[in-house]
Amino acid sequence: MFAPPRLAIALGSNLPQGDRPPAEILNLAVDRLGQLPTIASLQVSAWHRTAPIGPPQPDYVNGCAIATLQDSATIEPVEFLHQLQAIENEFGRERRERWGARTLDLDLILWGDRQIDTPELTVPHPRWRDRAFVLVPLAEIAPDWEDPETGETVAVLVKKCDASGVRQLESPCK
Ligand code: A4P
Ligand code: MG
Repeated sequence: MFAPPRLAIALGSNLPQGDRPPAEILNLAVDRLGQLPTIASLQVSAWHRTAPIGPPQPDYVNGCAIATLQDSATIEPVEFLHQLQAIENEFGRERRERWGARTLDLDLILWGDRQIDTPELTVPHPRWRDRAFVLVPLAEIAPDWEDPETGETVAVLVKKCDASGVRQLESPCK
């Protein structure tokens, strides 16, 4: 029988939205993801405080979620990306400089074992394999997921990355 794909989403925030601190933004973003009609279930990692990659900016709070789609879902990955971007906008996301500070970043990391390379969307995410702020939380919830490009599991990839800038915070609501 056809099994709907699961997909991995990386969440990140390093700017407050008004009085709302980054960890709270991530908790609320998870609630919004859970309300998307295409999503049947969500599994969420702990949140981690992470040193910024890119220009000087505040530390991030990062985590990952795995979504299982509804059996009936026929959504294309690019449509799903647009839904993620709509949630980013709800939380005051502004796009100024590449890799710059943001209230909310939602990246699509993996979509089952699919490989997608279009101008708008690349899956697996082009930089996920080098990024401890993605791999550490993803390894908590999906250690056996194989990278469609190399066949290596998340558990193997996380051992190879430098996780020295990643420190676990409290668990979010699950
Ligand atoms: N895009 C292509 N593929 C994807 C995908 N798989 N998921 C396109 C999401 N978006 C994808 O994204 C720019 C464009 O990428 C989008 O228009 C989309 O069509 P953006 O969110 O507007 O900008 P960005 O996030 O600054 O760009 P980028 O290149 O995705 O940045 P990264 O690589 O995600 O890095 N340090 C720490 N500690 N923690 C972080 O979370 N994040 C970044 C952003 C830098 N440093 C960080 C962190
Ligand atoms: Mg992004």
